[in-house]
Amino acid sequence: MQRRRLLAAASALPLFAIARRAGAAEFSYKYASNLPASHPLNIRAQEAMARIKAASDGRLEIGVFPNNQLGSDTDMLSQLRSGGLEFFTLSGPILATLVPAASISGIGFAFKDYAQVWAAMDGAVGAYVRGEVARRGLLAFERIWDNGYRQMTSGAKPIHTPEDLRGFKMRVPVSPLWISLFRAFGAAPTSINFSEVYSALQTHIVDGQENPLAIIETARLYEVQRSLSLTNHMWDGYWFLANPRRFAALPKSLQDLVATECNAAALRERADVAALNATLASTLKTQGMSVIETDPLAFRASLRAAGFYGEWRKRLGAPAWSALESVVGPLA
Ligand code: X2X
Repeated sequence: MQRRRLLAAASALPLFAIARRAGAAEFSYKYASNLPASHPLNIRAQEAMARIKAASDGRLEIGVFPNNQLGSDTDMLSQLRSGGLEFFTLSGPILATLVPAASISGIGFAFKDYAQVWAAMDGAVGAYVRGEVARRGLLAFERIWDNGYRQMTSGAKPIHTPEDLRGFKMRVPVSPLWISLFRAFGAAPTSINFSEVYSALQTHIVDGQENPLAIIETARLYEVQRSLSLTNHMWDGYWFLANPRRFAALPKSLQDLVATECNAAALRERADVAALNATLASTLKTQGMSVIETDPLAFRASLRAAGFYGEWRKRLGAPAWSALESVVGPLA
C-alpha cells in the first residue's frame, strides 16, 4: 500500500511538470538595453513588461536584459535585425549606422529646451525618422525615450572652454555624428561601445566621455572621472525598436498592448530623467567630482566655425533638416 502510493506520487511528478510548462507564456520575448538596471529606462521598461504580462493573462512574457547582458549595442542591433532579440532601445545617432536619418536628433545644440525636444520628436522629426527605420526593416514605437542632455567629463585636464578640447582623447559612441561633432570641437574622438566605457576610462585608453547625468550616476562613471563640465552640447534619446517579423507573430491585441504600454512607459521615463538631471549635479559633487559651469555659446560657436551645421544639413538632406528647423528655427 505504502509502496503503491509512493509509485503513484513519483509518476505524478512529470505530469505536474508538464502542467507547469503548459501554463508558461505562449510568447516568450526579450528586451535588452545598454543601461544599468537602476536607470529609469530599465525601471520603467521592467514595469511595462510586468503590466503586459498581467494584461495578457501571462500569454506574453518579455524578459528584461539590462546593462549589455546580451552584448554591446553593435551586437544587440544585429540580434534585433536577425530576430534573436525582439525589442531593443538604441540611441538615434547610433541607430544611424543602419538608418542614417536617425542622426537628426543628435545635432549639437539643436534643442533649446525639452519643449522643443518633444515637439520635434513626437512630431514631424520623429515621424520622419520612424519612416526611415521602417524602410530599413525595423519598427520604432512612436514615443522616443529620454537619455537626456549630454555633459562632458574628464579624468585628466578639466574642460572649461572649447580650447580645452583641442586634442582631448574623448570617448564617443559608435556613430558618425558623434565623431563629426567632436572633430568639429577639435577633440580626438574614439568610438567605443558603452559596454567598454567604464574600463576604457579606468585604464586611460581615453581621458573623458560625455553622457547625461543620470548615466554618469547609475553607471558610476564618477568613480573613474574627476571633473564634470555642464555643456548640454546635445540632446539624446532612445528609440524603442522591435523586430517586425517577431512583432507581427503576436496577435493584433498583443501588438497593441505592447505598443500602448511601451509608449506610456516612455512618458513616465521622460519625467524621471528630467527630475534626476535637475538634481544630480550636486549628488555627483558629493561623490567627488568637481562641477564646472561652461558657456554653451562658445562651444556652439566652435561647431559653427568648423562647418558642422553645413556638413550635416548636406548629409541629412532637406526633409530631415527642414522638419527640425520647423521646430527649432534656423540652425547654423
Ligand atoms: O553610449 C552612450 O554613451 C549612451 C549610453 O549614452 C548611449 O547609448 C548613446
